[in-house]
Order: sequence, then structure tokens, then C-alpha cells
Amino acid sequence: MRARKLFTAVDTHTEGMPTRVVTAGFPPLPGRTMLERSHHVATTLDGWRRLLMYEPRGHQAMSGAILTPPIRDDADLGVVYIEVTGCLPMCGHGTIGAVTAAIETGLVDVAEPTTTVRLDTPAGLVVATATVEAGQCRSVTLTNVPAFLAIQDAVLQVSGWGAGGPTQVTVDVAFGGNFYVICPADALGLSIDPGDASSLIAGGRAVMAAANEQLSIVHPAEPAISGTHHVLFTADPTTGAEGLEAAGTVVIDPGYLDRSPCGTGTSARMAQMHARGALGLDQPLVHTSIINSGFTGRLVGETTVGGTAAVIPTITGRAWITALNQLVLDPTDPYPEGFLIA
Ligand code: PYC
Repeated sequence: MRARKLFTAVDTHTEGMPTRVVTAGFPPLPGRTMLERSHHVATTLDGWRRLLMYEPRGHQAMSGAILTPPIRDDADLGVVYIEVTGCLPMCGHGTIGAVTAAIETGLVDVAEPTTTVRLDTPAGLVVATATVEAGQCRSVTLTNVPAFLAIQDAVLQVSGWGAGGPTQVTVDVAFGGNFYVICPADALGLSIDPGDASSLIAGGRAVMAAANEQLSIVHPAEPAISGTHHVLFTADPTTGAEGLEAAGTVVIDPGYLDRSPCGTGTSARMAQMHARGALGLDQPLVHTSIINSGFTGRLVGETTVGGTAAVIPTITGRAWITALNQLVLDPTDPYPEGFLIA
């Protein structure tokens, strides 16, 4: 075997959604902040991201977390989140996968019954508390960056969906670590059901394109975070045995569904519900995914972000290690950056 490049990774899935936790192979990433490091990966090392995310080593719904030393003194690990489309400021399922991998492979000091891991992410400090039993990480609760409702009741003209001219759809836009266009699935005649997967993807892409064209989506305190790559389709919440339950599915650019309930999407949805008076502080929300896996979300405080009212979300979920991986690039491989079939 000849390797022009070698990466090591701990592959995990969080409630069904993969995270390739990259533990070695990237050079030291320059940058004064994790956002700058993430920008460096996106602009200078993007071929390595594609190699790790695209086929034949990954697939359309692949995502990953590159572990680095932290920049902040108060953090244990730095993380750059990657997916098929590019880099993300924050990723909830990726954080749960990364923390599980770090605990179960000894990358951080482990204490039982709880281990706290502080992550320096491009979106800010994220503190994760894991429940650990006999070395196994049973669940991870992360305190996310503040989430907020950015735009309420925006009317979009959505082209390329349905027969005839553009379809008019009313949506909200909320931030939960990434910006989400939040749209009731029934506004496009769809439901949160695997049988509607291709239509949800097509509808989500059309709504995403309309939102990026017709709305100004910019983080009030960090203008480098702008635009949206994510549409969260929702069903009305119901009251179940565990309290409030809500199904949702996130369509991610270029066109796949998050298999997990999406940590940043759940955070965005809770911020939207709170701003609309539908979710109180400390009230649990069980957010379920397209494969019916769940995160439990909770709002633990109120704050502001650049003058906008915001909430502090926590997300609890589980992840499992699926592989200990050594990924190589042979010098004669004709696809050194992989490929995607649209
Ligand atoms: O869990 O936050 C999340 C996420 C973002 C994109 C895919 N999953």
C-alpha cells in the first residue's frame, strides 16, 4: 500500500446521523479563532474535506468534526465541523458524536458518572456534559450557543415547486448555531415521513433558494455567518408521555435529510417556539427525526445576541462508535477529492 495522505478518524452515528471524527491528518490550522480555522479549511484545505466527505469514502449525507487543540484557554478541544457542502459554524449531532468518541477513546480525561468536555467551536464555546457508565458514554447534553428567532412570518415566492407559477409560503428563520428556514411541511402538502423523502428534499431546496434570494439572513453579532444551507420542515407539536413532542426534518444543501433530529435545528426550533410563546424555559421538547430518533431539548435561560432576544438551548442525545478508521489516498487514485453524484 502507498499513501500520499493518511487520516485517522473515529466514525460515529448520533441518533442515526454519521459524524466522522477526524483525530489526525490535518496540518496545524492557522487562525485566531475557530471561525478563522474553519475558514482556512474551507478555502485552503477543501480538497481534504471533500476526500473525507464525498464518495467513495463518504456519501451524500456524510458529516464530520475535525478535532484540533482549542484556542480558548477555557476549552478542552477545538472543533471544525465539516459536511458535504462545506464547513459549519456549529453542529449538534457532530458535537455529540465528537464527545462520545473523545470519551470512549481516551482523548479527554473521563470521570464517572459525568464528564464535562468544553469545546471551542466556530460559533463559540459549547459545554457538553456526558453521562458515563463503565467507560461507555450513555448520553451527551450540550449547552449550545444562544439561539434566536431572526425573521418572523416572511412570505417567500418559491419557484420550481408545484405546477404553475411560484408557490407562496410563509416561513420563519431562526439561528441555533446555523440559520434554519422553518417551514410547516404541510405548507408544501408534505409530511415528515420517509415516504416523502425525495419531495421533502426537492421542496427544501426550492425554499432554501428562495430564502437566500429574497431574505437578508445575517448573524447580528458575527456577520461572517450569513445565508442558509438548511430548511427545517415541521409538524405541529403534540403532547405525549414525555411532555411536548414535535417531529421535524432538516433538508441540508445540496439535498439530503438529516437522519438525526439535528441539534442546531432543534435549538432553532425551540428559539422560534419560545419567541412565539409556545415553549417555556425548562420545558422539555422531544424533537423526533425522519427515522423517529429523538433529541430532548430544553431552554435554560434568556439572553441577547447583538441586541436580538435569544435563548440558551440544551440538547441531549446519544451516539455510538461505528468504526476506527484509517483513510488513505493512494498517489494513483484518479479521484483524489472523491466525487458526488447529484
Ligand atoms: O445536528 O446541528 C446538527 C446538524 C447540522 C447539520 C447536520 N446536523
